[in-house]
Amino acid sequence: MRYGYFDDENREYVITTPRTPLPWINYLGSEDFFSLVSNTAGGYSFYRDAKLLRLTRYRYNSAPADGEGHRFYIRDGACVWNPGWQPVRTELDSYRCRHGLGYTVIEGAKNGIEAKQEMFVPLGDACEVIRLTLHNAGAEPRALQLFSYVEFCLWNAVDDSTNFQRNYSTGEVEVEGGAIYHKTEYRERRSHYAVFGVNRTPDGFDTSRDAFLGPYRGPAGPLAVERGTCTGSIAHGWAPVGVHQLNVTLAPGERRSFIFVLGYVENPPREKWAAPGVVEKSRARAMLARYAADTQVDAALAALAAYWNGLLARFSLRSGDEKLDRMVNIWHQYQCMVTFNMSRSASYYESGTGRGMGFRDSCQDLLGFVHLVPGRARQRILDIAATQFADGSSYHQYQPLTKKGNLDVGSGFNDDPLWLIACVSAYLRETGDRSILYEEVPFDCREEDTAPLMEHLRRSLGFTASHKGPHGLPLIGRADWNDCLNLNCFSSEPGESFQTTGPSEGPVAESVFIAGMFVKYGGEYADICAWEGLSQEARAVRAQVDEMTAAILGPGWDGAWFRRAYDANGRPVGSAECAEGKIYIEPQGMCVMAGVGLSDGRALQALESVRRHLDTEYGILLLQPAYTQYHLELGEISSYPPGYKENAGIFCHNNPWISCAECAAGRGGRAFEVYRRTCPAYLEEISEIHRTEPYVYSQMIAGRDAAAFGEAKNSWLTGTAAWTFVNISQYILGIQPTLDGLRIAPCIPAAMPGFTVTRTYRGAVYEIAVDNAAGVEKGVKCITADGAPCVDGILPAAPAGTTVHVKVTMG
Ligand code: BGC
Ligand code: IFM
Repeated sequence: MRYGYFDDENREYVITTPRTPLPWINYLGSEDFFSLVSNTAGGYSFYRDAKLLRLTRYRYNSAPADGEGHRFYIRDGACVWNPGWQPVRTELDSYRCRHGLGYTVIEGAKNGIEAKQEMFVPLGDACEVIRLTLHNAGAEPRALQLFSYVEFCLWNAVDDSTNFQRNYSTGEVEVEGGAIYHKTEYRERRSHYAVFGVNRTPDGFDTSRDAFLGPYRGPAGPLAVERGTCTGSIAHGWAPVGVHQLNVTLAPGERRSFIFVLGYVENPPREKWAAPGVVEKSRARAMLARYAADTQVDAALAALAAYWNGLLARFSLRSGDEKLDRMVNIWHQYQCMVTFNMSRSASYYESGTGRGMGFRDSCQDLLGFVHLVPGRARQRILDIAATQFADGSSYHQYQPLTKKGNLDVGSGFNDDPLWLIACVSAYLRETGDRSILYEEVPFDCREEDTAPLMEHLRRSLGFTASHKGPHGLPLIGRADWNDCLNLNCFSSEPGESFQTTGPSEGPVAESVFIAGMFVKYGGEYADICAWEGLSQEARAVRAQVDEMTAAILGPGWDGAWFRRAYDANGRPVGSAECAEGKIYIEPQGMCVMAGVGLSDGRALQALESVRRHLDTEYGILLLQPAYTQYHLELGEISSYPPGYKENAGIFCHNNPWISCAECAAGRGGRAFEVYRRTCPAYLEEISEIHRTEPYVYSQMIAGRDAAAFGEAKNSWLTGTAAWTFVNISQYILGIQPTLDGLRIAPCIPAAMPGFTVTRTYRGAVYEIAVDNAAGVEKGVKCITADGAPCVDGILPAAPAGTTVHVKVTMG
């Protein structure tokens, strides 16, 4: 069952009922100011940091769901309704929500009045613009009232939802014409404030939630709306809100727009201006003035559209499969941008208050983002690398505002350092910008201890190489990619996190997955060394990689697949000899991607084992059999109910690894099948089972062992986005950036007749036409660039600004 449809021409997903199985959301914002907005106009806004600079409130976990948002009430006599249905939930005569690239438009109609709510964050400005247009589609004049409603958050979202003894006394506002200033300070001495304005003098306002809603009422039935008049309240403490009342008469056929702006503004340094209680409003006034007229809003929307056109033109596919084209050309890349911006901080599943930027997560996000805005990728790499410790290990997370390592979580996830090599390698292959390797980057953000980025990579590799266990495999530390595989935990007390550092951490558990990473990214590091003329170092690293490969093929091999790990007692994890958790997906994907076992048939054997033991109609399970018992020696993984999350859920993130591995093994049909099975557009028809948005990936789909097999959770912020784009663009379509140029090596279903891709690479445009009349899955017979044969299969970077016509004949 579907709840909408894709409009590829406009690059939108159009939702046709407000009653989606779960809120289906979109992200507004490109750089600093962000809003989450659902198909019923729920959501919230923040500036840069969803925890510390939260503009509006959102209550997770409440019923009814999705209660707070970017709300408008239309009062039409006794009938009160919202264009997005919530929170009043008056049945609408028509409803439509269009989620587009950086904007959302919700249209609702009731009794001949049509309302259109357009929301976006303009480029280069710290605000959300909402244009609300009312249209009288009937033959009679109509007198209505429009009320806006946002509930301010007192900046620090954690404190806001916990520290009531303080917060009930701190709220402060000011009203000036159409502008409502939320100027509560959060111990920062009013260095910033929020403004919620409308482009005309309103007929009323409220800033006290209690006054607007009325006693014992909620947003589904505000008293002020019921009465048709705001109270003019000025909040002192309690819950400050922003409400405008606009009385509107519309002649038959008349259309009127109202432009609202919710903005974040920083005051000039305090000593230069006034006393406590005063905010400096000129910047806010200027901001409101930038969106006071429809022409200004139209221009800002056009600029946003042009920005996205420019970005998406950098990689575009015509394959003849409309689902594939729409995912590659629109939604995969869009999700890559969102994960780059958000890391794992703010979604409808991530509260924005928990994690900062993940070291591992952000490194992987870059893999799918680097082709879009290489300059921002460069800065992100330098920020991440600056949190690395001098011994090569790293903080697991860092704070987006301070860019400092997160002390609460600390370090010890031993895969982290190698992801730094992964993203730097991707950046170099994309841009050829070797200067980044010579940037001086601090260790642990200490300016007195810096080294060139290349040295950071060296230490990343050195950390793994110097932390091996009894089987010659890398020590896992607190966990590797699988956060819940905590093999060094023996003595957690009830209620304690499994991931704490401390004496319970044993030193010996080993990870075959990290070993696979070492082979893959060690190999890429050796390539970088060779590219930089460090041939001796390249040789030495290759020798270490060979040693690691031998360890994988030795104690890391189980007989029909790669083992997952060794626990702290030296027992294998992910082995036929285990009662549960005999086979895991991660080492099969990573080791084969790294090339391990390709020459002796073991890679294919591992992939066949995946097919045999882990395949389901909704994707590949993380492990089998699911843990039904709690295993102290394995940690959090066995605490999940069977079929959920890391305990045998379909973790979308590592499905593309298998698809990439299938490409490495040359099986394009199977690679595409693995891609297709978890790909949202192909699941649209089963939205009632899948339940999350059909235009983006979710982190997890419940596995075969779960009651709700096929139900997805945790949409949007997942490494699946980046890895899927890497998989489809570089492995399946085979357009591979290398240090020396673009290599074309597709691995597609034999029945796919060919495709064309337009790809911007190092400033030049490549028009690549792949012909598979031969009906093969892999293999290139010849490549020509502008008619000239390309002998070694790599197209050297063409001068920026030129266009290269590439013909690829498979066979
Ligand atoms: C979740 C994992 C997640 C981890 C993050 C765990 O509770 O199950 O999926 O990676 O928290 O720290
Ligand atoms: O690898 C992690 C990721 O960093 C956060 N989400 C879950 C993944 C698997 O545990």
